[in-house]
Parts: sequence; C-alpha cells; structure tokens
Amino acid sequence: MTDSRDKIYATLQLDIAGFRFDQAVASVFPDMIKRSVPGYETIISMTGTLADRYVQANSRCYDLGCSLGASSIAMRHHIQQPGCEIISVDNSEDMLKQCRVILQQDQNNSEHSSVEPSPIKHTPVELVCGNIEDIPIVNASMVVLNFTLQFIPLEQRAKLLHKIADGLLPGGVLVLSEKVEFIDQQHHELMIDLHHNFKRANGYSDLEISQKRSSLEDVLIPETLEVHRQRLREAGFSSVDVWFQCFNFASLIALK
Ligand code: GEK
Repeated sequence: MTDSRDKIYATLQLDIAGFRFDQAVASVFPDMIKRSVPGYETIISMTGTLADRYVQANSRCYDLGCSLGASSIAMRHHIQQPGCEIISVDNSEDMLKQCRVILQQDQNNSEHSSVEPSPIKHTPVELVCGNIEDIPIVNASMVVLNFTLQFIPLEQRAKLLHKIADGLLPGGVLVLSEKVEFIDQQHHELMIDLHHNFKRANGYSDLEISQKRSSLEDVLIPETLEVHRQRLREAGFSSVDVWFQCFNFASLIALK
C-alpha cells in the first residue's frame, strides 16, 4: 500500500484545501517525498551515518515529525551503542498507523538478517502521537527534524530549538533538513524553477505541481539558511552549518 504512486493532485480541483497529512497522503508518502524532495534518499541514508558517529550509549534519539519512520529506521540500523531508545513523534495518527507497520516489518527483517550494519539489532522505537512542541526532550544524543520545522508556526520555532538544545547531551547532534528560500530574488526563482524541473522529470504534471504548490501555501513556510544558522546559534548550538544542499532543499548539522 505504501508503494502506491502519488496522484493526489493529478485531477483539477476547483477548491484547493490546505495540505494535510491524512490517510490519502500517508498511503502514497514514500513515493511523494522521493519524487518531490531532491536529495531525500541521500539525507535519510546519511542520517544513519551520523547516528553511527554521534549516538551515545544509554541515550535517546528523537525523530520529530517521523512520518513513516524513514529517519528512525536509518538511525536504528546504524546505532553502535547499547542502551539507546528512539522516540519517534508525529501528530498525524494516519502517518503513525502506517509507520507502526513499517517499523514492525523492519524489526522482523533485522531479526532474520545476518548482515545488519549495526551489531545492536534491537534499539527499541517508541511511537508517540503528539505535537513536537509539547514533547519533552531528555538525555538526547541525536535529534532529527527532517523537513518538519517548516510546518511549525514561525513564532514557535526558536522555542522548539531551545528545548532541543537544552535536551541534548554535550557532543549531541541535531540534524535539521528544510526547504529554504533565498534573499536574492533571481536566485530564489531559479531554485524554484530547477525544483519544478526535478518534479517534472519525476513524472509530475504542471497541474500537479501548481495544485500542490497552492495547497502548501501558508502551511509550509520556508526561511533562509542565514535565519536557520543564526537561530540555531542563539538556541545554544556551538557549531552549525549546511552539510547537504540541492536547489532549495538543505540539511544542517548543529552540534551542542
Ligand atoms: C521523513 N521526517 O520521512 N508535531 C508533530 N508532527 C508534525 C507537526 C507537529 N507540530 N507538524 C507536522 N508534523 C519525515 C518527513 S514530513 C515532511 C517529514 C514533508 C509531521 C507531519 O504529520 C508529517 O508527517 C511530518 O511532520 C512532515 O524523514 O512531507 O514535507
């Protein structure tokens, strides 16, 4: 079911509702995000590499806005330390329903596999249905915000990042991936154009691209990389910079 092709905006909709992470989106989400976000698969796979490097023994890892659990699974496959726990949070019950099934399949596969990349096979994953603004962050060595902060109201973002910085152990890492915008208008428009070319090359029609864009208006609010860097520093991170970027999609590493 989760291998289904995204056709949500393929037919003309006279009244385009604001984008919601409902059952229709959950059932096509892997296809939607792969065909819409340049570099998504690279970012997920590098999240595993970063878990390998930064996750500390007896600590927690958080996947905030986990959707179907791709980042949680990447961390689980690569954690090298004992006594860890992954807390995966999303406020869409439709997403979590499918996430639960996918995590169970992953657990079953790893129990029967002899080629697991990590010797720690059973880092438990706790799924939490809730608003990431209300979830306490405690004893964390890794926090992932993979394309989620962009959906949080602008005025709440600094508070959330402060909470994450406070909950991270010394040496802990935040991986923050976002759609971004640019101050230079010409560059901004070029990046949007190249992103739309990417979507067209992945089989989305102009109608799908434009209807999805309208539905995300006022729901997904991008900011510049300068704003992200500055706010992360103010939140208490000592080292902050971009490690991946393709067009208007970027991922930052922020170290406590
Ligand atoms: C991935 N990280 O595959 N509290 C909890 N969850 C939220 C909130 C909130 N306030 N706002 C949005 N979400 C994933 C992809 S998708 C990104 C993340 C995208 C959830 C929302 O329900 C959705 O599942 C996720 O954040 C954003 O690596 O679709 O562009």
